[in-house]
Amino acid sequence: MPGHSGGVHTCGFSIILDPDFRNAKCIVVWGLGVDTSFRAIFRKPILEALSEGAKLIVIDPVKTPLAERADIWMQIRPATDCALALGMLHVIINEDLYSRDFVEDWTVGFDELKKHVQEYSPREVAEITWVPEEKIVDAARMYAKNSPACIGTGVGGLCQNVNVFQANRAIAILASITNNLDVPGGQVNHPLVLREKSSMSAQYDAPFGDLTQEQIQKRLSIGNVVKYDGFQNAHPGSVWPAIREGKPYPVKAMLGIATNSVITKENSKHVRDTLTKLDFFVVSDLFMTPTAEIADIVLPVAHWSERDEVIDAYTKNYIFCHRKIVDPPGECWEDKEILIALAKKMGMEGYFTSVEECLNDRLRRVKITFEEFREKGMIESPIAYKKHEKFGVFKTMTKKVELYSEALKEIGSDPLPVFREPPESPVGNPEIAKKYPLILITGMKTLNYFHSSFRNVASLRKLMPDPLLEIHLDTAKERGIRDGDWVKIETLRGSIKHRAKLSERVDQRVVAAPHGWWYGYRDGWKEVNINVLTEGRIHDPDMGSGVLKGLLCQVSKADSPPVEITAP
Ligand SMILES: Nc1nc2c(c(=O)[nH]1)N[C@H]1C(S)=C(S)[C@@H](COP(=O)(O)OP(=O)(O)OC[C@H]3O[C@@H](n4cnc5c(=O)[nH]c(N)nc54)[C@H](O)[C@@H]3O)O[C@H]1N2
Ligand SMILES: Nc1nc2c(c(=O)[nH]1)N[C@H]1C(S)=C(S)[C@@H](COP(=O)(O)OP(=O)(O)OC[C@H]3O[C@@H](n4cnc5c(=O)[nH]c(N)nc54)[C@H](O)[C@@H]3O)O[C@H]1N2
Ligand SMILES: [Mo]
Repeated sequence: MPGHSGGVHTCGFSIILDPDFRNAKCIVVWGLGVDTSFRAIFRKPILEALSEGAKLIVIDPVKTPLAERADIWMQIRPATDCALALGMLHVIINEDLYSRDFVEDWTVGFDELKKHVQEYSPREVAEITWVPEEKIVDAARMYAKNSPACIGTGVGGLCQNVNVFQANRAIAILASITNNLDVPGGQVNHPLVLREKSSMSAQYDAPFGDLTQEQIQKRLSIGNVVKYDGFQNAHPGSVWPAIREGKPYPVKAMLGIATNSVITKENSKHVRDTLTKLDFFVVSDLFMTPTAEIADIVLPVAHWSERDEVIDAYTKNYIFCHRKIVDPPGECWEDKEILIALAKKMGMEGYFTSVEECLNDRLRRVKITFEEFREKGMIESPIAYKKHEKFGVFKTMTKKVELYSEALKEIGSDPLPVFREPPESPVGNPEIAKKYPLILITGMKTLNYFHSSFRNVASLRKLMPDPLLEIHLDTAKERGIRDGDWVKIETLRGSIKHRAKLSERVDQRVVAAPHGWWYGYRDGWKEVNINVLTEGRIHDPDMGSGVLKGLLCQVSKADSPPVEITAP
């Protein structure tokens, strides 16, 4: 959401939905897992563009396989991405590398921006980000001089900390002033095929369409922009106080669908304790997870191979028909069916009466039924570029790209992107850093696991049997840690155990952990689960994002390994 909103509040569309890597002359991969997380959709177009000579810039604290191939790899200090983007803007503006025509015709606030970025000289930004000054300058020049250029951003440094909305704004501004908006090889603004019925519809939908403003303002959420835009999302950080203290009003019951919150939300001990305080907690899942375990009722759910679906997430200009292959076993129902039955039982009116009706509704815009879609398999819509020229507007308040945003200022946010130190950092918290000198990033992905899922699948588990903390050779040596040793990772919130994976892919001051571990260990949810260590009370002031990347920690040799169990 910070990625989508950063674009929407700059140029009126989400610049992350359709990065056209294939036709780019310069590709920037910014905190995005092309080798792992987004391999299926982004790796091929990127490799093809590279084989035709496109330049590659990778911004990642870890030397990923793609970073190995980069013309410029910037090993950034975690959670300082906003400063880096502002430093690149400094170079591009001061060296006159931006598109004058585009800035004159299509933007507001350039003078303010120009003045603002003077505070972020490459030298100062190098100090903040640990990226050498020359690299910042070279990368800015490379990006601005090789048009069209395309930036791909992920959740890496750009969604899971407290400066992320502004970081994404700064990146959207980079793309704007270099004239890379809605051009082939740039950030394409392709309307989602299903528009407001799309699963990625944040930029179009009015989720509370028929509610009054007063009612909308009552929903639990965190962040100026979230409150203003009216997203559906209620952040955990706003729901937990409602459950625990009844603030601003009590939440007594919860329905958890496809969520393993005890493992995947920040500060697991707090999350688990909070969920047990609910009067009534229902979870629908395929497996008995640490979250399902504390529910009053567990609804066994149908697997995706056992249901029909319209697939449209991250699918650019097409949608796919996902066909059910087998019937669900025993008492398993699919989620849609459960929701429809619940609504009916609760006496709600005006909702779907069948799964088919629901699927047909999603397809209304493309004017076919799910039965017809089943035959067709896929629907593609044509791509059009530079729609701002055709329609004469960007979809913002001023109808221009808002480099300086009066609208944001009005809701109490920074009108120009400002860098803020993460809440835990060696710079901002030197006292804490004495005890916890290393910076922890979490959520490193492998192809075989999806978040907290699949550790119970033997063939997948074989590929990565234990949670591995990537730690620099020298950092490990100082601590008497050898490759494969069990280590204790500790933050202000608690400690857990992982195995050390010695590496030179990370800086001596940074360690990188996966997330989602619990299965197969006694009390796995607190012994090996990384979210025992993460921070759940501090949020991005605009988006409410929590802190999953860039925390302070200490690593030492563990006294004993976690106790393995043969799970039921
Ligand atoms: N196999 C697999 N694929 C998945 C998932 C999965 O669990 N398993 N999950 C899916 C989901 S829901 C999501 S949201 C996506 C997430 O996928 P991405 O958006 O790609 O995010 P991550 O994989 O968390 O991190 C991407 C890169 O960011 C780097 N990074 C970490 N901290 C920082 C930082 O502070 N700054 C910068 N610039 N980079 C940083 C990491 O080293 C990593 O290489 O993946 C999706 N794909
Ligand atoms: N520390 C740290 N924490 C993170 C992250 C990180 O990078 N670092 N990444 C975050 C991100 S980006 C995300 S998206 C979240 C993901 O966190 P969660 O949303 O909790 O995701 P999962 O662990 O993939 O899945 C939860 C459950 O859904 C079940 N499930 C699978 N299919 C279905 C279905 O069709 N119906 C139902 N009802 N259940 C089903 C699975 O069995 C699993 O137990 O984790 C976040 N947590
Ligand atoms: Mo995610």
